[in-house]
Amino acid sequence: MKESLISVSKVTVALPGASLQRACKFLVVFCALHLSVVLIYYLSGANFDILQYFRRNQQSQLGYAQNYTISNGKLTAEISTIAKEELKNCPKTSPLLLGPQNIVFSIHVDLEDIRKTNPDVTEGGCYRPKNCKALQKVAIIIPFRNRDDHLKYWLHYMHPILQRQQLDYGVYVINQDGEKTFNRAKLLNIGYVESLKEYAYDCFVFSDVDLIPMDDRNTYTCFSQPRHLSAAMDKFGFGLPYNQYFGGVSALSMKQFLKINGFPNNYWGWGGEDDDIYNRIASRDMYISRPDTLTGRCRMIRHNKDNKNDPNPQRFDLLAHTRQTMNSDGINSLSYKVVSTKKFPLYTYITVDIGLPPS
Ligand code: UDH
Ligand code: NGS
Repeated sequence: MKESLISVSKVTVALPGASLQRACKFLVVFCALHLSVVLIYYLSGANFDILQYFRRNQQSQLGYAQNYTISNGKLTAEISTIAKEELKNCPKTSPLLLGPQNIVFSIHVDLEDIRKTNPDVTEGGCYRPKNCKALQKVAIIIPFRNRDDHLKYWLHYMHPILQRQQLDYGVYVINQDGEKTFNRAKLLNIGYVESLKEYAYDCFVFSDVDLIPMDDRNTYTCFSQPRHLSAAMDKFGFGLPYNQYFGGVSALSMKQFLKINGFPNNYWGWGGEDDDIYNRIASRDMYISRPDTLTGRCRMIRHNKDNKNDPNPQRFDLLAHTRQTMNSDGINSLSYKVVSTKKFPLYTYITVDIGLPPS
């Protein structure tokens, strides 16, 4: 009994030395491993893709030039160059604008050609000017289902226009999954939420896929009041069907969007959701701003009636109660599931399950 006690005490004394040795061995092995991983990355010139999100947000905050690679080894040197060259703000009116332009939907458009002719647009349909800091960060949100041909025209015309407008922008196509009743406004709410997961956007342009401005001076940015950009549509004889009309293309800053609790989620099928948005805006003492009727001209692609987007018989009832329902139905009550997110060269395509209208 006595002996064993002594041996126990010996072991106790010996322990720190042994563990120190083991710790040192572990440290040496760990360092060797670490060094070899770094060496492999360096020699293969691999990209640290995880840095891309950081890079996009960082650049926008600081307004630095974007011309750098993220190959390991080059990274440090290039970030320090960039930190020195802070970009000046872009001018309020872009010098690159061309004014009125011809928009036709009879030409052939091809995605690969669009990609080649817009080499500065990065994966997911993002762009920011190289030589100046854009005044706003704009998420362009398109409600979508089964309109691939229209989307091609939209990309063909819009990417060059948005670049000439010197915007820091990203294009988000929110595709409704399945073949059940369409819900435009809910898709727009989802676009708001999903785009913000990617980048610190401060302005949101909500655009139907079939509308193209005929004048690039109609800037796709936000204003001090909610903006109606499709102010003179060809299908209405380059006018509006009524003064409160807010359909087609609109732009709201984050502040304006949150002030109205986003858009309604409960307009299933065609019609009324844009009028509800108008009601929300008016009820929060804001008004609609528009470009003049020449600058605000736009063309719509003519098309057949969509499946599962019949006029909603409940829309008039819903519209009569916007003021009562808007606090509980909107961005604060939005629920959906993302089915998939795909980054294409010219746009980000997010397919969502938005559920069904209440039976
Ligand atoms: N949309 C789709 N797929 C659909 C339905 C709508 O992508 O199946 C999107 C698309 O971006 C479209 C927008 O939702 O531009 C608005 O759709 P809309 O049907 O309200 O408006 P649109 O300008 O047609 O396409 C207007 C004429 C419909 C008249 C029918 C009722 N009288
Ligand atoms: C109104 C609809 C709007 C629609 C507008 C233009 O009647 O949602 O017509 O429609 N409001 C209601 O039905 C309550 S359009 O000519 O583009 O088909 O945007």
